[in-house]
Amino acid sequence: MLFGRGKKNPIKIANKGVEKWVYTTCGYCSTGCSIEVGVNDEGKPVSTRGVGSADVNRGKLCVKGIFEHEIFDAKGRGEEPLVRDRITEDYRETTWDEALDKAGSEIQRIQEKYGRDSFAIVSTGQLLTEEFYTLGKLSRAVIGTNNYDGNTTLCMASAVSGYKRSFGSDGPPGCYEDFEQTDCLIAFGSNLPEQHPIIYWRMREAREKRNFPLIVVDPRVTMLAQNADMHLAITPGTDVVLLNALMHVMLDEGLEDRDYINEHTNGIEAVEKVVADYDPVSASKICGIDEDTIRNVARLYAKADAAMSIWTMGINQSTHGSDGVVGINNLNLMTGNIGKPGGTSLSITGQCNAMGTREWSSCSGLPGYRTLENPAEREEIAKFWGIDPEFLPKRRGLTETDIFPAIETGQIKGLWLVATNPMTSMPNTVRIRKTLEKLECLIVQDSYRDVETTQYAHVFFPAATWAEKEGVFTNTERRVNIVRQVTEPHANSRSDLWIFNQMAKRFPQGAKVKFPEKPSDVFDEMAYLSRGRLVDISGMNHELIEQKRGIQWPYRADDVEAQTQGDPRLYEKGGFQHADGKAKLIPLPYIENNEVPDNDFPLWLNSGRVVEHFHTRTKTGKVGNCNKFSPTPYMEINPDAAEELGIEHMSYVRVVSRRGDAVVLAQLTQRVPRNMVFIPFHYHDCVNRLTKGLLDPHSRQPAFKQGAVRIEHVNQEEAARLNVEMREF
Ligand SMILES: Nc1nc2c(c(=O)[nH]1)N[C@H]1C(S)=C(S)[C@@H](COP(=O)(O)OP(=O)(O)OC[C@H]3O[C@@H](n4cnc5c(=O)[nH]c(N)nc54)[C@H](O)[C@@H]3O)O[C@H]1N2
Ligand SMILES: Nc1nc2c(c(=O)[nH]1)N[C@H]1C(S)=C(S)[C@@H](COP(=O)(O)OP(=O)(O)OC[C@H]3O[C@@H](n4cnc5c(=O)[nH]c(N)nc54)[C@H](O)[C@@H]3O)O[C@H]1N2
Ligand code: SF4
Ligand SMILES: [Mo]
Repeated sequence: MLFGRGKKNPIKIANKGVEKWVYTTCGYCSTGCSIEVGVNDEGKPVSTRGVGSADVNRGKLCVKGIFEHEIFDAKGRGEEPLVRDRITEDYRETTWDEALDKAGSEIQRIQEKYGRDSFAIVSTGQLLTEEFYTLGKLSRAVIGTNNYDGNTTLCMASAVSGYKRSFGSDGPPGCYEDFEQTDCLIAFGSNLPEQHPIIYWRMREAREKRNFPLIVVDPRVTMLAQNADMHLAITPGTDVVLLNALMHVMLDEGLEDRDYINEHTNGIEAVEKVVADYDPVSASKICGIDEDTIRNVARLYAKADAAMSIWTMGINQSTHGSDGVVGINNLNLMTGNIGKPGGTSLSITGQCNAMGTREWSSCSGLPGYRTLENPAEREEIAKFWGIDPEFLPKRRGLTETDIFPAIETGQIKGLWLVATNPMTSMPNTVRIRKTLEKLECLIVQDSYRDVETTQYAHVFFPAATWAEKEGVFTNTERRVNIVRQVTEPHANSRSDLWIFNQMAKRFPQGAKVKFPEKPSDVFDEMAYLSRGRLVDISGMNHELIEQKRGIQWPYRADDVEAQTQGDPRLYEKGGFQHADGKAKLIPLPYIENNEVPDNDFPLWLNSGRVVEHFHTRTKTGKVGNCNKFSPTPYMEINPDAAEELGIEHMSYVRVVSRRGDAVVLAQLTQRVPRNMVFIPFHYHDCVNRLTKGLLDPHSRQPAFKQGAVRIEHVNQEEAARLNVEMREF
């Protein structure tokens, strides 16, 4: 009787007093989940829920999305514009007009004194696409600096470069629906359950129905690896060797798709010649995967009716990042698995709108996947914007990773950082700190006043964030979805679009160029420019996007009637973007060029993410339900290695590399092999004090995932004190 059902307390769902739900799209990762934010009768966001009718997430959200309404009024938000003349002085609160005037006149002073390209701009993958397009117009057509790039160089640059080399253009060819059609999936350096939880859920559902083999290539036993049929614990930085060996076996055993190769590709002979050297026995000595496993995987993949590969930072963040992507594309071209249901080469994108910046920001070129190197495209865009084509540079300028060294050498004197935090996210942050101190003018435009870079800035623009604004994001599967404004910008912060438009007015050339104020008008301008291109969005507008809960591009104006959705896949009938319409098979000889462990620094340093935190924690560090799960910098170390070094579980240690040191808590776990440690990169003054970040020659992306360290003991009390200070946000 005592335990009878009637005696139990019923579960109560808290009544948060939601008056209306506003449709929007998640602002963290590139999965692109549709969200509704609940607003109470005072207009305050009080709740978040997934949208059941949205194809991407079908009502689900992960731990970050579900608490996203808490970011609006979080601690540390920027409230007023700030200025100062020297970084040793205190900031002074000021009006928007004065802050914008100061920024505009400093940029012009520096450009007049040292040349147009001496002022650099680095943006992000986290603005709305309309904002990216506007910043691109401002940078290219008004300010006129060629040293304009985004943090996507730390993130997606290798994928972009690999897609361009193989297919002639950027643009992921597959979609989430492919999981439901595939017969074999390889995931390279991608930890879906933590980094893209809802893509993982889509994949797992598909696998529960059809039980296709999942093969995970990752040096760490990630959550995805724990759920895989085969885990290939690869030697860091050697994926290209594994890929060559897989192709070797396929060619050797005649498992390749000759018809597809002949019809749709060039270059098979050169690839055959190079992969001949990568027999499974020789390859296994370099990549650490035994020969039989290599043969089994090659056969499974080649014999599957449809096979797909996905990858994320384990591939991109390497000195062979671009080659790794090309290798994955080679594998899929060779087996006829591009543009086919369940057969694809799908880069899992990082930030919520890393795709939008690739498509429309003009960072590495001009809008709509146009290039600076193409005279006709330069002319077309210059005319459209109303400027002299000669004002545009004839080739791409420096990438983010080359901009910082150019500040050191004095080539660049001023910098504008928009929604990125290199003091925590760039490799070798000790060096970045010194670099920022050298600038004559640093402008920081961020939603948070307490972002580390404000310590080195002369002007701070407080920006509105996420659903305080309106516009679109593009997700991993090319789906354009809309962020509707849920609430007013915090305090006196303003939307990035407004800030760019106001900045344009500070330059003489700004009067020549049109800058629409309404996000939907900016969208319509992009849609017009996209007609007939691969990234055709001419059939879309803000209303339709909301109605359909996101639309995949291409979605053309001339056949809106015929299309229920955009195209789920690219290159279904070939039609690659190289001049002859064919894809390129490219040989990839492997060259050992990483920092590898040695006697002085005997352990591999690996770094990445945890599910509850996003990047440098400016957002999730202040959301209790995210921060409380991982409040402290920590390191995964194998128990056998720990025993050898005399390190106890949950004790503090000092990790040392050739660049610097960091104090972290040691977590003993079999997740990492004996010769490796793993540290999440979310914490300031932590793993990126250690990383070297050698650059990929094609993409200029840093090898965040490979480096060498040693471990030293520290005074526990001192370290604990230091760490408590770090936890306080
Ligand atoms: N929770 C959360 N989700 C996020 C983010 C976040 O900060 N937090 N950030 C978003 C962004 S911008 C990005 S780019 C993505 C990143 O998403 P992921 O790339 O999935 O995440 P990471 O943890 O950076 O790295 C993935 C894996 O690469 C492996 N790896 C290391 N070296 C190698 C190697 O040589 N070869 C192979 N094959 N694998 C290797 C690591 O062991 C790690 O498990 O996540 C997005 N989603
Ligand atoms: N060791 C190591 N380092 C890494 C990685 C790794 O795996 N290992 N991963 C790399 C990758 S893939 C990435 S993508 C980078 C990410 O590196 P960052 O881009 O530097 O990191 P975030 O913390 O996302 O910085 C975004 C900033 O934009 C601000 N912000 C948010 N919304 C808005 C907005 O609407 N407007 C404005 N103006 N500001 C806004 C945030 O407050 C934050 O300060 O880190 C890279 N660094
Ligand atoms: S999976 Fe990504 S897009 Fe979806 S709710 Fe989580 S963080 Fe947001
Ligand atoms: Mo990223």
